[in-house]
Amino acid sequence: MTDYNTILVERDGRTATITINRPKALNALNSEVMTEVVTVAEELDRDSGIGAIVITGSAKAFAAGADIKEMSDKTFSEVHNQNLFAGWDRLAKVRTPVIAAVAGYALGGGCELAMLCDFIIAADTAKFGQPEITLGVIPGMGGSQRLTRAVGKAKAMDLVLTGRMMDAEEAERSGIVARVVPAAELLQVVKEVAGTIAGMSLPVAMMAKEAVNAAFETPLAEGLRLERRSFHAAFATDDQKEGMAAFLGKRPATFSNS
Ligand code: CO8
Repeated sequence: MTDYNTILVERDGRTATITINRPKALNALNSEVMTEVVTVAEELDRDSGIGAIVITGSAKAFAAGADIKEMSDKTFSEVHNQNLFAGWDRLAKVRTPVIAAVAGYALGGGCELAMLCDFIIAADTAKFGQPEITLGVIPGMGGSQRLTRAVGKAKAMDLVLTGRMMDAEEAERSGIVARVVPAAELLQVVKEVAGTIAGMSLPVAMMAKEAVNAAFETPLAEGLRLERRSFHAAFATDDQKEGMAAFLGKRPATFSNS
């Protein structure tokens, strides 16, 4: 794969890992990180040889937020007219499952990037927060919306209005983190989880992801209809035939992603 300035990309079988790599800035998310992460994620999404994508950072920081140096002198018309950070929305449109593996700081845009992934597995060293208010701004990439849907109004207000950090245990208890694991095991666990997902039928995993995401965007009746229609549609795949035949034949399924 191509060389990048701010990320590392590694493929292992049907999984791919994007590692944000700006250690001197604690992986602060500047425009180049956004362009590289989103471009690679979209490339991987078009590649049917990839069934799961992991986004991670370093042991010290998943990402300590949007790059404050890059933003500090910008004017309203610059950030408004450039639609600053809107490019991250493209990551939310990726259909392949995306897991965030978070160790260390996931602050501001870093917390928002992690929440934009399908789910978060955190090291016990992880710290989440939306400290934008301490800089005189508010969250700009979902911190007031995805966080509130995940943790509820009371804790979202607490975090967004005080800018305090929460540790991995509080984040899991609050519902933004799926699992917490010892820091030394984070990448191994996440790669195993990604491998499990990548071993499923890709079109069916995409249907499952779309159905869960619909719960955030549609009224219940509409979400239930989408779920049922996607369930019916799964019967048009070879993988439904294989999955059920394998169960009945008491053997592991081998999906063809078709
Ligand atoms: N932007 C730019 N540089 C950063 C950032 C950042 N967000 N965070 C850390 N750095 C840099 C520091 O400036 C420092 O650089 P230098 O060595 O050149 O002075 C280096 O990283 C190391 O940082 P520290 O010395 O501060 O390290 P500490 O271990 O003492 O502290 C902290 C770690 C607590 C994480 C601290 O660095 C910190 O508070 N960082 C800022 C956190 C923050 O406020 N983040 C929110 C940013 S605003 C935002 O994210 C808006 C989101 C809008 C949408 C974005 C979508 C992507």
